[in-house]
Amino acid sequence: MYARAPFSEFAREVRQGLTRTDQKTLPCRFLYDSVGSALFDAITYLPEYGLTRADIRLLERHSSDLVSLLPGNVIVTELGSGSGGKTRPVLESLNERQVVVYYPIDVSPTALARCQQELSPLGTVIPLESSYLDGLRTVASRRAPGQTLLVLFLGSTIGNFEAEAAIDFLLAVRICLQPGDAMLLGTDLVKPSNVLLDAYDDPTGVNAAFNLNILGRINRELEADFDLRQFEHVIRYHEEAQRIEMHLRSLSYQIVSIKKADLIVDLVPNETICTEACHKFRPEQICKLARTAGFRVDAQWVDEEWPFAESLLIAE
Ligand code: AVI
Repeated sequence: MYARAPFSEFAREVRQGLTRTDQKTLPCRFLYDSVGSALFDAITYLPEYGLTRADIRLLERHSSDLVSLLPGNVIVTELGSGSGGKTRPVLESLNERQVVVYYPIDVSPTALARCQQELSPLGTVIPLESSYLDGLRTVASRRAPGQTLLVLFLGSTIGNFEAEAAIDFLLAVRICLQPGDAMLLGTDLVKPSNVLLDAYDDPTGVNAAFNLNILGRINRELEADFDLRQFEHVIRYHEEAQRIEMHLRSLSYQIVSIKKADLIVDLVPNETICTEACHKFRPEQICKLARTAGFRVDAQWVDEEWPFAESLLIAE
């Protein structure tokens, strides 16, 4: 008898999500393999998706205000830095007054290598290929006495956490910090539903490709036989929950085999798999969330063109 190889984390989570009896789900972090990351990058250029441009505008306009609100000798880390494209203005402003040390944290070695190449003219860049919290613990363990830590968490990634998970995550970040340390938190704000529906269901079909790719990834990595043409990208906006949900709707009766998860999945017509939730915030909700996790909010900058906020949280 041969023992079955243990499931990978990906296989385990796919199994868990697709055997749920209420609503089948797939964890959104698996949207980002190399194809998914390239498609997300394309989304950020879509005229309908203003989120990333607003984030960048705010950083370009307010980085010097941000730096002026922090005490001397700051070290910077970024959770999910990618290639660090948005971070330049923060490091440039800091560079005007001190030597810059920047720890980008990401799971993609390719993105980290690009980040180091692009940003090292501004200071010492020490890439950490790691999950957010493990990376943050490493940075916290390396800090020297008297240094203030600035944690960047941009792009409204916090909106992709469920409400309770967002609080737990901020609490876990807070535990790694000392009083007076700072976190710059980017959050997309509530806006009219038609604007949100266009942003997440663009006429070019890039969001649809990004969403469908998660099934392609399962086919590639877990030896599955999803027929991507039998699924449709669907977006739902829950006004009360202030949440966009991304689903894949089955267009027919389907039986799918996922070998490396040792799983057979049945889908009926119109049944959906939920692949992501994107929560939108009101400015005062960000302050409440921050307070619950042990921070106060010292500043909040809001983009007028595409409602988005950059909030400066200080650990109490
Ligand atoms: C990464 N995250 C902030 C994006 C968002 O808008 O919630 C992910 C995304 N999903 C579909 N389009 C973009």
